[in-house]
Amino acid sequence: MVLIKGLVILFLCTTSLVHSQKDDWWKSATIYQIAPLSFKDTTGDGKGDIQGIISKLDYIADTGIEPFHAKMRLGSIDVILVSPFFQTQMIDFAYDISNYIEVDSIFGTMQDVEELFSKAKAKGLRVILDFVPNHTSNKHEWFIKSEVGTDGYKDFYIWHDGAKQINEGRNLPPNSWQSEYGGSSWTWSPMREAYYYHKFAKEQPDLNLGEELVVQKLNEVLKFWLDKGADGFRLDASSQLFEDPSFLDKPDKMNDLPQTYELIERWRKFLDDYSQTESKILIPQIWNAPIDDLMRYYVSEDGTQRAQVPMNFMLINELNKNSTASDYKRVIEKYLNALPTGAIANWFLGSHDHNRVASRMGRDRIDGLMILLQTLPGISFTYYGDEIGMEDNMDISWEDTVDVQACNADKDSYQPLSRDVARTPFQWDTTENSGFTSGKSWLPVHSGYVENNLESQMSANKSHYKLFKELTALRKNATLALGDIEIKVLGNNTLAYSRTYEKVSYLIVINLNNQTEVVNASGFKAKLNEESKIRIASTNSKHEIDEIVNLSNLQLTPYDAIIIEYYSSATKVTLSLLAVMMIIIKIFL
Ligand SMILES: *[C@@H]1O[C@H](CO)[C@@H](O)[C@H](O)[C@H]1NC(C)=O
Ligand SMILES: *[C@@H]1O[C@H](CO)[C@@H](O)[C@H](O)[C@H]1NC(C)=O
Ligand SMILES: *[C@@H]1O[C@H](CO)[C@@H](O)[C@H](O)[C@H]1NC(C)=O
Ligand SMILES: *[C@@H]1O[C@H](CO)[C@@H](O)[C@H](O)[C@H]1NC(C)=O
Ligand SMILES: *[C@@H]1O[C@H](CO)[C@@H](O)[C@H](O)[C@H]1NC(C)=O
Ligand SMILES: *[C@@H]1O[C@H](CO)[C@@H](O)[C@H](O)[C@H]1NC(C)=O
Ligand SMILES: *[C@@H]1O[C@H](CO)[C@@H](O)[C@H](O)[C@H]1NC(C)=O
Ligand SMILES: CC(=O)N[C@H]1CO[C@H](CO)[C@@H](O)[C@@H]1O
Repeated sequence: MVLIKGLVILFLCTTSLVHSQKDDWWKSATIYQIAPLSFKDTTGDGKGDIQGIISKLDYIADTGIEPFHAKMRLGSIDVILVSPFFQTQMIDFAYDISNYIEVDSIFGTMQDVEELFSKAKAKGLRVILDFVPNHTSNKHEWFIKSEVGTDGYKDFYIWHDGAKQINEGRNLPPNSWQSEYGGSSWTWSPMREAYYYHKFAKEQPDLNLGEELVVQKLNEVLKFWLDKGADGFRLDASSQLFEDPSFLDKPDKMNDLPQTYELIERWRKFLDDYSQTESKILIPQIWNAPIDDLMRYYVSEDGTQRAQVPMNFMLINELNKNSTASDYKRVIEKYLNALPTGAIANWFLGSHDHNRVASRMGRDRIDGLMILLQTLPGISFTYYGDEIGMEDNMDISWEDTVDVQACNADKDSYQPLSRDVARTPFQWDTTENSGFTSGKSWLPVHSGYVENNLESQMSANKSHYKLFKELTALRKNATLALGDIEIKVLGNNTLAYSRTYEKVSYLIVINLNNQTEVVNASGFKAKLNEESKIRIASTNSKHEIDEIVNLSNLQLTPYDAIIIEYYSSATKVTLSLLAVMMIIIKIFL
């Protein structure tokens, strides 16, 4: 009786401990980025919409497909990150916003968005929104008022008289700063008779975030969407929120200025104050910062919390088709070793600003890379379509090109600049336009959709998609959520790492080579020598699920990727349970 009471108390203590940490929902989340314009069109106008996302929520949350192995569990995405659907002039993939708290009619109505929130929640999905404080559209009310010099709005944007000309005529731009999309980053406003600054397109004037009223207005925007049910925000272009105040031609530092960190601290506090019980998370996009600057986005030197999830693009920025297993090990360790204490890692292989991972790294590697993404410690971000291995659409003509960055170039040079290639519609099935729209698609669907689409992958015995679902299930296991990691390079080009937590260890082995390798994977600290079974295998693997492997003689066909599982046998579990009971009995005697 005493023993049972003791056990009950122990159990209650553990569960209440777990419950007092309400913050944990995001710490090992599988986050899925949806670009609404390309996900699913329900109106026939050729552009995706909010109702389209709603119509596919079962797909995102569902576990109701047949696994290719009877014992396999299939998991779900935890969080959707929805790219902008706010009122826009659609100059830049809806990143030019003319009203932060209105839904653009292209995407639907506010009611649709409310329905999205409530239906997603009902299915256990969290929703993160894209927040774009780097600039507004030039059609935003604030800019219109700023341009005519309305009281209170004059300094909402970055205005400059320009450099005085000796001769008559209009002043020259203040300096030689270039926009990311080509051309000067200063545009003359005849109305205000001054230049305004734009890091991106001229239709995207940068907000002056040094102006207190601007920050307050943006906080109202955050509050508006928090009230609607947002679980957090991706902060667009965070490394470029401030401009060098000296306006020198070649400033020492343009990105990651100290004011940026201060503003992020402020927004973090705003979100923390909003809800005492639930974490609202901040995901600043950091383009390509040096590792130390990237880590400063987590916490200040004096311990002030900044963002929970500063985006880590290192797998994209520092690896390519030619990278070796040693390169992977170096990049992953560089990041993990730099993490501040208690900080949670995060990983990306794709986004709306990058080429598709299957195209960048080679389609044969897609399974291995998905396994990598979903088994590294922390949070994983999957860009829509990568779960089925969608590839860049290189057949978009100059006439069909809409990406502003490509349009600012010319017919001969637009192709490498175009981000349209990775923004094409989701490939749902084999019907016309891949089941995306009944109308004319806003961007051409990838011609390979007949072979590569979700429907085919759902009915195939093995597919990228089924692998993805198995991985999202396995991620729920404490070992992948909390386990430590040991990384090795094996053979000529095989990346291997163990993840260990309490009694369960996984060994992830990825052959990056196009040649067969035979490796010795028995040297890990994790005890993996007995009862090591294949738990997950890439679609092309010759290994079978549940197959017992000899770790010191592991055969890997080209691009083979596997997850091997080791856990203490039942007798050992019983023995350790007995040991716990003995201790408890001792305590109570
Ligand atoms: C990979 O290596 C080849 C041959 O050295 C080179 O031509 C190619 O540009 C490299 N690719 C990348 C992405 O670095
Ligand atoms: C799929 O698996 C089933 C059951 O194991 C098998 O009968 C069938 O031949 C497989 N189909 C293909 C295309 O491999
Ligand atoms: C983790 O995996 C082990 C081994 O398969 C299993 O015993 C355990 O129940 C899993 N835990 C969760 C939370 O899925
Ligand atoms: C393997 O890749 C290398 C480097 O890209 C290439 O030279 C070689 O032909 C490939 N071998 C096979 C068997 O595909
Ligand atoms: C590594 O490559 C060399 C040369 O291609 C080959 O002889 C050797 O068998 C390979 N080693 C393994 C472990 O596959
Ligand atoms: C495999 O590696 C382990 C640990 O490094 C070593 O003890 C063992 O001898 C190796 N086995 C073979 C067959 O090379
Ligand atoms: C595993 O492979 C090693 C190296 O080839 C071999 O010496 C050992 O006998 C094998 N173990 C088993 C259980 O087959
Ligand atoms: C770094 C970066 O380019 N961030 C974003 C800021 O705004 C542009 C243009 O609107 C977006 O496309 C970028 O993703």
